[in-house]
Amino acid sequence: MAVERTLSIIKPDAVAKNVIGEILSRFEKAGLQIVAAKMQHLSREQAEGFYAEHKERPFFKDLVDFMTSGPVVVQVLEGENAVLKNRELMGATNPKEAAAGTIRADFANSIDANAVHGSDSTTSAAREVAYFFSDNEICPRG
Ligand code: RTP
Ligand code: MG
Repeated sequence: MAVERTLSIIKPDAVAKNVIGEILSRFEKAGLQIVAAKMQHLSREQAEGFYAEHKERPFFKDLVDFMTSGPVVVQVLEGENAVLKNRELMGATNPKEAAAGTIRADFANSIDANAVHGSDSTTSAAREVAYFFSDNEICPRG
């Protein structure tokens, strides 16, 4: 398996619930390293650009409203099979369908306020990591 990087966002609902540490701890316990991190209140422009692939979807405005409703914590996770591993830790998009013990099953309220984002492929990950971080903000341990 290849060492990959993936972009993870702790969304405004999870930040408001004060579970940043619990969520980051799950990544570390699963063997992923946090190699970059920052807290930010996204502008509409930033959220729209990040979710550009969903621009034509009916939920786009609600998604942007939600993602700009409060601060988020954005991080780059690195490790073996990081993209899929993070998606497994997150659980299904709709928390009602998320497997027990996943982040969304434990912390998410709804399909909109679903606690976390994770890149869905290595291609998306490369775009999303570069969207938020410059090379000198990423600190792999080697
Ligand atoms: P994410 O991008 O946030 O990691 O989530 P995902 O891959 O599991 O889901 P995606 O299809 O990429 O959708 C992005 C976010 O849009 C919201 N959504 N709402 N109301 C709806 O039908 C609906 N579908 C998606 C969710 O907040 C989802 O995380
Ligand atoms: Mg997605």
